[in-house]
Amino acid sequence: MKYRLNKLCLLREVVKMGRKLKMCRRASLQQALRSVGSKTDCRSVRERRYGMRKRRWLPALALTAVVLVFGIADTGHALMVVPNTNATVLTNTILGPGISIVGTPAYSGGATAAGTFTDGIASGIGMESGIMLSSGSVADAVGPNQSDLTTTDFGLPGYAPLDIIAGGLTFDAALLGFSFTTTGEDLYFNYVFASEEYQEFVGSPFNDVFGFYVDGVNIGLVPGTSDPVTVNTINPSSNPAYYVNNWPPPAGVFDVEYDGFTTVLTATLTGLDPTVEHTMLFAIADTGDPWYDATVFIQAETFAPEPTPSVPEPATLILFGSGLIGLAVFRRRFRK
Ligand SMILES: [Ca+2]
Ligand SMILES: [Ca+2]
Ligand SMILES: [Ca+2]
Repeated sequence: MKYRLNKLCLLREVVKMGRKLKMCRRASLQQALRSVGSKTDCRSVRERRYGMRKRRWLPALALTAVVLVFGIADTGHALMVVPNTNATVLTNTILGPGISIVGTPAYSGGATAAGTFTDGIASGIGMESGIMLSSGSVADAVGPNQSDLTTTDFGLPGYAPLDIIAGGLTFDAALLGFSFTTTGEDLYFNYVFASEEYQEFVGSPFNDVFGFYVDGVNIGLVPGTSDPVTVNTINPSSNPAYYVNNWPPPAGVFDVEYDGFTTVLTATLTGLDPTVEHTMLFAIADTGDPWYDATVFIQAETFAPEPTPSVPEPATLILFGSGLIGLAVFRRRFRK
């Protein structure tokens, strides 16, 4: 009995020591990051701690692929961002026909972590206007991509359901929620997820994440799967068809600050009961630490019972236009 008690005590001490060790590691990392105060040093501390290595060949490969597929993007227009944490304004911006808000929408998050945007097509994100929710300051989204370390640390907590999706502790959560009724049985809206974690921290614990919870169920999924959209599920090696590279700075192809983002995705839910009230919660956060911003763009007026076709990328339009001009020249020469 005494032997068993001693064994239990010993086990408890080992567990305690393990927890202390983890806390010390985390505290020393945070202390180191705070003390250096430099974003470049933040990265080097991360790399020393987690054994990360910059994979310089990846951006070159991905950049080549993007140029080959999309041609040269129009980078002459800047994204326009207006920070705004008014939940009613944000909600009304994304509402399409057939949806009615019940009660008053609510926002929780950083004071500069939400807002509206315009000129999204010209800057390359594939949607003209809408709202943004971020784990950093939305104003920092304006391109060109000048740094791969853009960060705002709000010192805010994460959101427990996002911890489950991301597989780690989240920080600086921004949440927008409301109740609604609908005239249809389906629900759609268009969005783009972007992060500064691309591409150096793909596959790491810094798995920035968002969730779109309808009646508590996340519908922010990789198309055709049940996988949530995160840095680790859409990137150059995982579901690359949905990934758009904008890294490394300052040679990013698109006129936004984020090092990488998704193509325009459509959140989809079928089988909603139109006779009852539903809840919607948009949530986004940093994972692993509060650094290197993540943002979700939600297209204006697309939250509706019917899907809204996404507008083609500007580069695609350029290629399409070039093709038409080429065809016209060919026909003219052929006629001669
Ligand atoms: Ca950047
Ligand atoms: Ca943050
Ligand atoms: Ca992050």
